[in-house]
Amino acid sequence: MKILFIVNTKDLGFEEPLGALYLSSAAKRRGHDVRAVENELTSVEAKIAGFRPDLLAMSVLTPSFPYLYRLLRDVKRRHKIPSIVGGPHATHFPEILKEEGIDYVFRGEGEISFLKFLDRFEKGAAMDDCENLSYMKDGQMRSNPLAPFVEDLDSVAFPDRELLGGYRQFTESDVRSVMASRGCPYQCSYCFNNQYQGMYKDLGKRLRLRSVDNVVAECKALKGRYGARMIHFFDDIFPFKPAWVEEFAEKYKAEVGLPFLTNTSFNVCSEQYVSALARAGCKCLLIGVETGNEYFREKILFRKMKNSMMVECAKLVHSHGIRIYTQNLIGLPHGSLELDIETLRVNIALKADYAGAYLCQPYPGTPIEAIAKEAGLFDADKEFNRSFYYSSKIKIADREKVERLRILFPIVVNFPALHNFIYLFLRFPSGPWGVIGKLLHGYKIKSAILRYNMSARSFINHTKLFFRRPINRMVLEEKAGEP
Ligand code: B12
Ligand code: SF4
Repeated sequence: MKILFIVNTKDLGFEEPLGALYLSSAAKRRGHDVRAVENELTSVEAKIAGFRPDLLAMSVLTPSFPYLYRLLRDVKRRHKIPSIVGGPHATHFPEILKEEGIDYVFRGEGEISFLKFLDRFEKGAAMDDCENLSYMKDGQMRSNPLAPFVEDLDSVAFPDRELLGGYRQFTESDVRSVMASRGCPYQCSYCFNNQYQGMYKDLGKRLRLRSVDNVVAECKALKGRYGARMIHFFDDIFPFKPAWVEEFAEKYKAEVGLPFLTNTSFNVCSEQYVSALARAGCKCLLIGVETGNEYFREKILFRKMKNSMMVECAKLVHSHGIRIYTQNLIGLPHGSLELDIETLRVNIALKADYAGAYLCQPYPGTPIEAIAKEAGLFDADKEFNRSFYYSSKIKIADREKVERLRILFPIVVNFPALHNFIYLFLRFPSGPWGVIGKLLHGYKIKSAILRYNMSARSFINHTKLFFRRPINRMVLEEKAGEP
């Protein structure tokens, strides 16, 4: 059977959409012909004309759903090809099945149940026992139960890197994306894991690790076959089981030897963990500070950790030569400009090498959305922006200044003396700061985040992707409306 994946390339940089790549591998193993096309109407039309797919497949995140759904609807108005939609948004909102152009919705993890769906679909058989699927039957929406999580992640085929072989955005990057584990032990109030763990309760362990040998084999293939020079591990939190991380340090260093960056939490940054990551070749850790106030961190964000502990961990990470890229949420429900400036100060205290600040997005179904709604701080009329940088459904006190702070944040953390003038800066439009912030970000990407010997081809590709986004997209998008 012929399956066409419509991939949201426009919202991606060089990061590969692993969900689609994993499913493509599974379907190809079963003998299906899988191709991909970017999310743009004329490209989809051209691909359909040449490939004549039997099924359209798409993966959606909440912020890009409004745009992707309209694209799918327009394609389906011209071509009567059945469609299936999966990914985090579909997982939490199977009701999107009621939208024009969506025939099937797939919830949760796909590698096994998607194949079952393809078998049934090909034979025109009933879908009653096809786990994870939501579909219409006799005019009613049915949602079948979820299959348990895949227990043995080593049994899953490596992502299909050939699927996006025609897209230079990915092929001309020498940084490749890998997941060494699935799941997270925490339940932050703004994160999809909070809902996800609830859905999968009693359906398997929420945190699963691949074996070190399996991860190393994938990275070796990326280095050998695809010329990878750096690996970006996209795990929610890079594995922190001591025996695993020690084995990884030894084998990855010896058999792969590529620098890498990854996500982690201050909560797991022991001396042993950080030292093993450094030995393995870790160059940068992306870590959530989220807010500088311990009370807000615990009560609003459901994250329990002390500022003093974060500062000590940051010292430890730096002492091993690893850079720190912090993630921060400003404009929280019940928050204030002063709270966000407190967050700025904590980032200065822990000497973040780059500090990204984003407006908090209360995604539907998350506890933080409920918190905002209960307090009357939810603005239902605002649409979710396609990223969390530029707009928010939270009614933020001092909104204009908080939005300016988002732009100033990384600059002030990098040049802490500016902190003394922060209230003065916030009184004036942030336009010029946007240009400085963009340049600083570009510089930091190269000097702190992607610290490896970048090929010229990749440098050009990264630069193009970086400048694809206008300097102050917030202003431009609000004027023009979402594409
Ligand atoms: C890598 C990553 C990115 C990358 C690439 C994203 C991408 N589109 O692939 C980048 C950095 C670009 C990114 C950006 C953003 N991201 Co992001 N990102 C992730 C991360 C860490 C890993 C994604 C991944 O590769 N997972 C591994 C694969 C195997 O899982 P999967 O994609 O879910 O796919 C499986 C199933 O969902 C299912 N499936 C998926 N698609 C389909 C399709 C069909 C047809 C079927 C049958 C099944 C199916 O089967 C797959 C295999 O089991 C996740 C967290 C996470 N743990 O998943 C967040 C996450 C997906 N991101 C999230 C968000 C919010 C964002 C941003 C808004 C943040 C920002 N910076 O502005 C942007 C939005 C970009 C956009 N509009 O698309 C949220 C989404 C929440 C939601 N409700 O949608 C997540 C879940 C993180 C979170 N903490 O809540 N992100
Ligand atoms: S630690 Fe990160 S991935 Fe885990 S629940 Fe919190 S925000 Fe989500």
